[in-house]
Order: sequence, then C-alpha cells, then structure tokens
Amino acid sequence: MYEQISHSLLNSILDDLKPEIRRQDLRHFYTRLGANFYAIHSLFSKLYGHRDDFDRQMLRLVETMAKGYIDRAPKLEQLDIERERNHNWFLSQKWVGMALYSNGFADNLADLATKIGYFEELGINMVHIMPILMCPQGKSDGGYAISDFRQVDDRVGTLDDIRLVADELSQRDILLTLDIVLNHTSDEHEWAQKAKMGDPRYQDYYYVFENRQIPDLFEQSMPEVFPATDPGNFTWNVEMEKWVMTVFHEYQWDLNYSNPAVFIEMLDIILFWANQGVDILRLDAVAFLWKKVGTSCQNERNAHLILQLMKDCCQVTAPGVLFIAEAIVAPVEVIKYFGEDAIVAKECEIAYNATLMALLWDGIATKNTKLLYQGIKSLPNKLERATWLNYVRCHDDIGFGFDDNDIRIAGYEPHAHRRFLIDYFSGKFDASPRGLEFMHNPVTGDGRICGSLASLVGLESAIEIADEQSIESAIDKILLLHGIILAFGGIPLMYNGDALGVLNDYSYIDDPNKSNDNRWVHRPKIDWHQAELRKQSGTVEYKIFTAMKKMIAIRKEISVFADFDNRELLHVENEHLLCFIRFDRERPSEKVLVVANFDANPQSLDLEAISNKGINPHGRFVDLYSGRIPSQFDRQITLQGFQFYWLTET
Ligand code: OTU
Repeated sequence: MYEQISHSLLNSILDDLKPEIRRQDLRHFYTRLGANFYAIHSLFSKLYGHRDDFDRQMLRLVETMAKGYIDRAPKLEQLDIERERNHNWFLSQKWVGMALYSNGFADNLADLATKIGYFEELGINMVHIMPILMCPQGKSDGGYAISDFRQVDDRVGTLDDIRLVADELSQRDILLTLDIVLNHTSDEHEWAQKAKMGDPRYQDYYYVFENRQIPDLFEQSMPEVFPATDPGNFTWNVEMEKWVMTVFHEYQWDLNYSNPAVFIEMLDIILFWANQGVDILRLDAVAFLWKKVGTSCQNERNAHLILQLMKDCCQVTAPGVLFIAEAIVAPVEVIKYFGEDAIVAKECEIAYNATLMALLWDGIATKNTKLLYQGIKSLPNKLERATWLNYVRCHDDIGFGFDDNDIRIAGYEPHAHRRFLIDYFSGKFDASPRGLEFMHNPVTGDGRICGSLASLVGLESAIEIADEQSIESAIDKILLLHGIILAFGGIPLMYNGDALGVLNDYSYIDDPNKSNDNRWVHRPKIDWHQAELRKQSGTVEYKIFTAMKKMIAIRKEISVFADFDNRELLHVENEHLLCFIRFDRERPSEKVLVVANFDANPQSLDLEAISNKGINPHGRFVDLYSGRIPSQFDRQITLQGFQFYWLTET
C-alpha cells in the first residue's frame, strides 16, 4: 500500500479525534503513531478493508489507542521510555519466572501480596498470576472462561488488590504477567447475554449459525480440544435457537475477529490491563484466533495479522508491555508467532516452548535423548529480539505433539511411541510415575498426561514406600530438568509448588465442578506449614528448594545464558546425554557446556567427540553449579545417574 494513502487518512483521523483527546499532550503518542501507522493501516485494511464502515472503525481504533495512552500513569510511561531505550532488556539471563494461581499459591490476591518474600527467597523475578478475572462458578475452565474482562473475580479479590500486588512487585523489580483470554468469552459474558437475547450486533461478536450447514462444513477439518467432555466445536443455544462456535468447552464462545468491533474491544482490554501496571500479557490460545472453513482453524495467516496488529497498536500506547504467545502447536508453526514477516519480533516477543517441554518428558520416559536431539534440531531459528518461555510443568496437560517424522528418525513408530509415553506416565509399566491420562480419545487413540512434576518423576510413590534411593532419584530428575530449562536460552518458568516437590492433589475428585477435568490434580494449594520444611536440612523440601535457589542464583551470574541465539546442540556418542554449548558471540572464550544425563546409571561424555566445537579434550573443567571439578578419566567426563553439569574450562 502506498504510504501517501495512510498519511492522508491519518491526517483526517487526527482532525476528527474527539476534542478531549486533542487537548492532551500527546507528543510521545503521536511520534509512535506516526512510526507505526503505515503498518497499522495496512494490517487493518488487509483484515477489514472490504467493509463499508472501514474508515469509521479505523478512527475508533486510533481513539482507543489515544484513550489508552491518556490513561497511562506517568510512572508507566517512564518505564516505556526506558524499555524502548534498552529494548533487549527481557533477553537477559537475570529473569526467572513462576506461574501460579493466586488462590493456589496463597488464599487470594491480598494474601499473595504478603507472600512476595517467597519469590525473593527463591530468586523469582517474573510472576505469572493465572486468570483472576470474573468467571462463572463451575463453568470456569480454571478462569479461562471470562464473564467480565475488567473485573477481578471476588473469590480472589478486587481491582485494588491486583493494583496493590502490581505495585508491591514493581517495587521489588519483579515483573507481573497476567492472562488475556483473546479467543473466547464465557457464555455469561455481557456480549453473550445480549446475543442470547437476540441482539444482532452482539451475535456478530461470535460465530452464530441458523442451522448445521456451516458447522458441518467446519467440523470436517476441525480437531477437538476436549473430546472426552466437550466433543465437537459447536453448541446449540436454546435461547437464540442457533448454533454457536465453542472450540473449547460448550460454555466458552469463540470470538469473531472478522468483526473489527471485536478486535477494538479486545485491544481496549489489553490496554486497560497494560495500564494497571502489568509488564507482560500472556495471550491465551492465540493459534485459534481465525476460523476458516476447510482448515483446522489453527495457525491461520489472519490469526498472525491480528496479533501483529495488536502488537503495533500496543506499541503506540504501551510500548514497554510484552506479549507471550500461548500457542501449543508444532515448532514450525510456533515460530511464526514471533512475527512472520519481520526480522525482529513484531508479534509476540515471547512464546511457550512446548516442544522442549514435551521432549524433556520423552527423555525422562525413555532414559535417552534420541528424540530430544531430533526435536531440538527441528526447532527453527528464532527472530532477533524474541525469546522462549522454557518450562517443565504448567497448569495444563502434557501433550506429546512431536513431529511424526522426528519420531521416526529417532527410531520409533509415531502412534506406538505416543501410546508408550502415555502408558509410561500413567504407571502402566511400573508404579513409579503417577500421571493420569487426560482426554483419552477412543476414536483416534490419542491422549495427554496430567500430574505434578514431583509425582510424574516418581516422588509420590517413592515417599509412599519410603525408599530413600528412589526419593533421591526423583529429586535428581527434578533438578536435571530445571538444570536444562535454566540454561537453554529464554526465560525459565517454574510452576507453583515445584520448588517444594508438591505432589498430586486428588481433592478435585470430590468437587463436582472439577472432577471431570484431571488437570486439577496438578493445580495444588500450597500448604505453608509443610513449605516451612524447606528451611529444615534433610527434608525433601529442603533438598529441592535449596538446590533450585542455588541454580537460579548461579544462572543469573552466567552471562552466556542470556538469549541471543547463542546455543549450539553438540552431538555426542552417548545416547543418554543431552549436550549443548552456550557462548558469547563477541567473546569466543566465554562458553558454558551444558550436559545432562537422562539415564539412571552413570554415563560418560567423550570430550574428543566435541573437540571440533572449541572444547579442549585435555582441558580441566569446573561445574559452575556445584563448584566441583567433575571426575575425568582420560578424555571422559563422568556423570552420575540423572546428573547435569554447567561446565566451564578452568
Ligand atoms: C489454554 O490451553 C489454557 O492454558 C487452558 O488452561 C485453557 O483451558 C484453554 O487455553 C482454553 O482457554 O489453547 O494454545 O489441552 O493445553 O487448550 C493451546 C489444553 C491452548 C490446553 C490447550 C491450551
């Protein structure tokens, strides 16, 4: 599109702005708007240019951004300017995150504000508080079915409480992450209520159909997210006497982004939360934002355009705020959420590294790294100024969505291998892992796995039989997995309870609102009496917590752990080891060799095999984590079962 067209449109928009907007000092806003307007106009017209009301919607879009800017506190604007200056700030190794439910970590938001000391004790400086917004009792999908995007759910607190939390965190240099559920609303949201009452304006906020014709067309190519409890992607609504698209649960209505009013409403909500002092917004289920007949309705090109437009608009109003893409999709697809047509991230700066997460669990089950290597090799290169969120566990299930071809290259048959993993973690081969199968689909044979980190690596069963050696192995596995995510490159995201070895919580079974969703087994409520044991030497809590705390502190000191695409996977002969090097592009002598043993038995790393990567096979190494010199025989460095090293040459 020719820039002149955008410029003349921008001129007329500025003339038409409401007088109260024109009266404000909008110097920084106009500078950014000018810089981004061409992109914003191009994207908005690609998506909505065919509509008669295009110019009016474009004016509303600019007004929404301007209003958001006017509402932004001077303190936050200062932060925007600092972050624009130091725009790689989030790639530093100093960030370590934790995800939690406010009423799982604490009683509620007010109580959470009194427990910030725990984050400081462990070294956490990015806290993702999972959904806190108003949602119906019962039909809430753990808070991901929102009935009011601007109200905090009274079961966890008030808007003032979250403002207080944001303030307390920022005083301690801890980043706050909150969710924005972009893809759907609860069927009790005001928009859905109005749609149910027959208001065509609000029916157009969703995908609503008179009969099954179009739904049937869609169903031919759409997979199911929750097949066991919510089969199909459409729900009959008795009030409207129409079908509505519900990809997730039947009470989660998918928003219709082909309507620009929906886009503008959601941008307004994003800016509202940015203005509450949120540093990072986790955009839920972004792969699903665009629906097109004949496709899986995931990862559509227009879903990317919507996110790029969101980013450009947010950069005008609140440029210090980052986006996390929650897209649990294949690696070639995930990478696009950093911004497909850009050189630097222009969509979401951060994305969940679900591939690495699932691969790590494959390593635990198979005790080898064949698929891990193959999967990491297939991870496409990121853009500059984009980074991963590396995690071991989160509040969702673990899906083994590896690429079939990678599985074959690793030497397995895809279907059988996935079944093996589900069976392994649900304890079919030995009783040690205590996972539960999630959403078993009898038609396809697919399934996923739930369970807390500690229970999946065998801590629960080891404690039950009081077997010291098994307890130690489980702890070693917990540390091994974190030893990798803390060193991989990206922001490590720990999960509530994992630094304390919290086991499965089976109480969800007795709660009728939770019993059909076994993800609740790993959404614990922290018992702070038991958590005190982290201070008592010899306890499991102490062993895990002190080790994690030490790892985090050391990670923050290792500058090559910052994420500047400075990692290389190293091929070693031993199939039980994962080995990669982290380096500094400017200072080649600075490097850290990360080695992890997925086997229960001791294994050795042959330095000769990696000597072509600048590793001296006769060198002396020290492990930065333990401070010890690993035992070395000839050119072989030995690792105990489930041990990891962060090695540097002395
Ligand atoms: C996300 O999940 C949330 O993390 C889940 O807790 C919600 O149930 C869901 O969205 C709906 O809001 O959409 O991009 O298998 O892994 O649904 C991936 C379940 C998602 C989740 C998947 C995921």
